[in-house]
Amino acid sequence: MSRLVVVSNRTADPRKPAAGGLAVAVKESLQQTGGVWFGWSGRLAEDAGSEAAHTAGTHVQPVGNVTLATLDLSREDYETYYLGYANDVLWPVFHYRLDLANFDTRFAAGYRRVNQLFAQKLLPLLKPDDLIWVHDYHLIPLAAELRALGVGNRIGFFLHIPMPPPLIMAAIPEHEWLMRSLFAYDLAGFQSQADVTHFSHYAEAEAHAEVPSPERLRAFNRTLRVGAYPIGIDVDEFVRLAHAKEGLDMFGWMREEYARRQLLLGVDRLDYSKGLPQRLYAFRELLARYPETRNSATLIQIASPSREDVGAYDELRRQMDSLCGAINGDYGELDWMPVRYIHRNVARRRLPGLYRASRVALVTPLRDGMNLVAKEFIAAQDPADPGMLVLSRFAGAAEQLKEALMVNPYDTQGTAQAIQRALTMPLEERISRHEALLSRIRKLDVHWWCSTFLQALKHVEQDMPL
Ligand code: GDG
Repeated sequence: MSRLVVVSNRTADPRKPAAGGLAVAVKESLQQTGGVWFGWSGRLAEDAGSEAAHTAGTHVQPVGNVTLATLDLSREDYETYYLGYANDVLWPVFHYRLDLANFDTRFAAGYRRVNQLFAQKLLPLLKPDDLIWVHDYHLIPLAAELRALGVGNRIGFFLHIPMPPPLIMAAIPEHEWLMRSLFAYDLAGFQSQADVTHFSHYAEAEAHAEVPSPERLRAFNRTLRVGAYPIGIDVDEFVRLAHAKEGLDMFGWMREEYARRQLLLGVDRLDYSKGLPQRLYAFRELLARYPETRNSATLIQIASPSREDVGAYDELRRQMDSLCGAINGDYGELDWMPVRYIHRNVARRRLPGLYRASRVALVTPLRDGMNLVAKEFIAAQDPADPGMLVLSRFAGAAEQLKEALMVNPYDTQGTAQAIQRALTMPLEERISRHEALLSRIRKLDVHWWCSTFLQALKHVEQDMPL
């Protein structure tokens, strides 16, 4: 069996329960194959000069039979590659926010430099038949850099965020270079069919790619296989967490505290892609339009701090503080506050109890690759009395979770109406929608995601390296 090498911006100890996300997803395959997980340590090299990071070694640490290998970055590389190109160019553009992008040429140079550094440091750890799986927008050019060093292994790429339509992509000054770099992979996986379509159209329009079949694109003398591999969650682990002590305690406490109320819940990183202000407008509209919700509907919005070093996030924070204050000021009573806004991280073990105690989840991003909160909410529900999911049609999850109440988050009135419908939905309808949703997220869970992608990568017909 080929060894798996996972490369992502950050790594995590796959044994730690708090690791979550990608760690849960790739843990089994890493353990089965005695694999390697390679990424940035999250630390800055002592000496701020970029030379220091380029010459510093890789920290290699065995964790069971898995090898965690990390490198430090210089401050300059952190600012240009991570804060700059990844989070101030690619993140906003891929979420359709050209207005927030900062196309500074120093950022592009830093991004390229760090991808070269990753390739140089990874090279000595590679064996000839390793399967290499690169994750996300931080590392688009990594395969091309590895190919330049002579690496002929199968290399797959998975984009966790949306792929925008061609003309939005084309606004990035370096977009041709990014696209050419993507063709150095053997397989590119996306979250949804819409993303695959956007990428194919983009490659056809901008690189005159031939499309011999919907899964294969030919350009730059290479064939790239593409496909939708919607990421899932570990449903069984989530159900277990919901029944563990902290989950049950949280559930009991919430039910008691909010016995006379109907709970609505949002759980997001504080990010402009998540549509948080629009969600609050819709909630305010609900209170204005349906007087029966006053003194009853309570929105708990967890907005965990995220990327606080990136400017666009300050503005969002101020906006949220003021909107929540205004709604509470306008509608609050001595014994009821409509919005509980928590700008802190909540322990993972407590989340399932919070989900289960909520009548409605509001997952209303303006754009999202997938959105795992939607799936976690479904997994945590009591099948005999499940809460209802209100879901943005612009989340990747909308392609799969058809039985949710679908909304356009820009449509304040329509979203308020859908929330009211969710709050008043008869038990029978809730049960049947939940059954369908749960069986789908169970079938297409995180293990399915990982094994389907890796099987496809293993069996891809390989071209000659660039
Ligand atoms: C990217 C893509 C794609 C949130 N707040 C807290 C907390 N969380 C956890 C949730 C969930 C995760 O963070 C968020 O996942 P999402 O999928 O919603 O979003 P991104 O972080 O933007 O992730 C996204 C994903 O990659 C996977 O491919 O779905 O579209 O943008 O698991 O539960 N966890 C804890 N406390 C919090 O306060 N413990």
